Amino acid sequence: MMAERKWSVDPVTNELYEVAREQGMETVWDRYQQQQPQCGFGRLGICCRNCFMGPCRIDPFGEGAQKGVCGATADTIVARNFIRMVAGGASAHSDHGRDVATTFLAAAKGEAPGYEIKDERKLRQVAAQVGIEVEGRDTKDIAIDLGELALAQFGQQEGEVAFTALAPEKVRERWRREGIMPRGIDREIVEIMHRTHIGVGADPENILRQGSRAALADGWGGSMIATTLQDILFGTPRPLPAEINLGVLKPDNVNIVVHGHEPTLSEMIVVAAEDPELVKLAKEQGAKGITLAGICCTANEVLMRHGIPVAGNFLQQELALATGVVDAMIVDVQCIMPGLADSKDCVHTRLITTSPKARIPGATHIQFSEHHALEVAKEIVKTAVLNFKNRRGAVHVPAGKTELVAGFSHEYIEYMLGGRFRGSYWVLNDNIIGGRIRGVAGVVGCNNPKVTHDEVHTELVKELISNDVLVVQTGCSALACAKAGLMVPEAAMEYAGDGLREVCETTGMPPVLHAGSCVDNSRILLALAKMVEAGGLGEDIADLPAAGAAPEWMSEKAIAIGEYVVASGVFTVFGVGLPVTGSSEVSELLFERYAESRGGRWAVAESSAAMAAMMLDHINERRRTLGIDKKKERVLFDMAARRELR
Ligand code: SF4
Ligand code: MSK
Repeated sequence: MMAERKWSVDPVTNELYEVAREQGMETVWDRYQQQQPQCGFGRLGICCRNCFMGPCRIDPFGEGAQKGVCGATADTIVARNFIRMVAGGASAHSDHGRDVATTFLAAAKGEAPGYEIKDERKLRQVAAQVGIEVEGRDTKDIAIDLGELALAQFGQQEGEVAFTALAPEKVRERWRREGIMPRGIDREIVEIMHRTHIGVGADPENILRQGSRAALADGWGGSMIATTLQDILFGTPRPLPAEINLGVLKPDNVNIVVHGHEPTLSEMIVVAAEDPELVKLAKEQGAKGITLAGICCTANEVLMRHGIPVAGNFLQQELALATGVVDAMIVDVQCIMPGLADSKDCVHTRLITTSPKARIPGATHIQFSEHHALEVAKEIVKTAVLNFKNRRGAVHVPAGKTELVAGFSHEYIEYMLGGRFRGSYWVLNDNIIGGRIRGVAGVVGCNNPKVTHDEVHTELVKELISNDVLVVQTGCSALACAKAGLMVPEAAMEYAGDGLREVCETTGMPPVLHAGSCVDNSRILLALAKMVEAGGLGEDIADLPAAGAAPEWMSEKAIAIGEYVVASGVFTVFGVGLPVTGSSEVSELLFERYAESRGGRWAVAESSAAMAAMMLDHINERRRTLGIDKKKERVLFDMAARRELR
């Protein structure tokens, strides 16, 4: 057993961890301790079980076996394992995208009651960008065409994934030159599984090439389809105030927590939770009303579009149950710990699975269907309401909660900086060129019990904004920083450097922007593409003074995201370690040679300080290359001067 340590930087989490212990509820941290010491071969990426001549492992000290039974070296094994993680992550995001596209098409055809096109402007704009005729056509016809085109991307065999057209031309040229332009989403993921089967690819460089191609099919394909169609169907986010942390739960109300990823269900739960009949039923059960809150990326989705409060991020999911007031936790796919089934037995919570892809022993299954979504959502909410009277034992709702502003879609960032009529990323670029903003950083990803919960996220982001780096966040990383109070405009006064603070004061924006869920990393890609388009900062995403980080990552999706961000041209640092260091060749490729072939490269750092230093070094180096490393006096440009600059 490990020595006791502080599990979280968040006092609310530490408080509820103790409550869970008293209840006899096992949590992720308890199981993490039981797993010590963890497998050193796995950490280095040098174990293989791709066939049953193995499992094989390579001796990292060079004394024992240096090849698997088939002759695969550490370099081959590490490269294969790495891109299999990409396949896992890309398939999760992209299958989410497929489900959204299916619902979108059904809605467009009028076969999914309750769903409707909410953002017609975005529908027309995106349809035109991917080559669909929009002039003089009905919304319904355009939506059907866009839904069919989106679905076709999954099975497409040749050509280029349509949404890659939104990337800067120079980036697309690089993808073609390097043989990593994605042809179709499913094809690239399947090809990873083929290439890494026993006795297929052995050359690490060629293996990694397919990893990049599948990751790009995710970022500029599956994830982008998910985000884009969700926005059109449910509305493109705009900033909304909300609250976060377990203190958002209300002891006197029926509390329903939505957890997972796909908003097709949670959007309907939002509607059902406000249904007057169900609210009345809740009151008849003795509750004062119904509170809806989110965990993980479902939280990000309903937060961004409705201001629904957030109960917590990934490592807090079991602790939400420990409060004793969650009457139902509704889950769909991804990041849902099977351990919840045991946690719920310590309290009264109903754990309700809804996806045919994700059933959990011990949970109640109420299957979701887009064809009668609201009906199912009402049944689920009713189940929660009727469970209110089954509460037992003590209630422990902590006082802790924090205010935040969320909903910074790439469209809103453009509007916020430039206004309705001259909305443009030029204003952001101008602030970067002028030196008030040093650069931009995307800080994203999960929690991992290997490190103190939320600490690396929050410390890294504080360091970046104090150095005038504008931070854009998604996923559980965004939720970590929101809990720390970094996502309100006032945070600029306390934490931002002088230049960034000045910009935040002028625009009223927080120094750290919440851009959504994990699939919404595609928003960050589009924001980077817009910065290139706006001019003055080079012609390639790789030229921008920008960097990425996933400080507490744990999922295969994080690896897929890292790979597509790097292959789009962004220098990206991962915390916690990366299971590739057992191969010197793969390490050299990812950490160094990728800069040539992909535009971006990977890096690993243990501490937030080391991560920040690497990101700032990279941003400063890009500023030097662009010739904007000297702080300039503010110059007011007239139209002619702006045109000339571009
Ligand atoms: Fe061992 Fe090769 Fe089989 Fe992997 S593929 S388990 S290295 S024999
Ligand atoms: S939910 S993938 S723990 S960010 Fe998207 Fe959070 Fe990571 Fe899941």
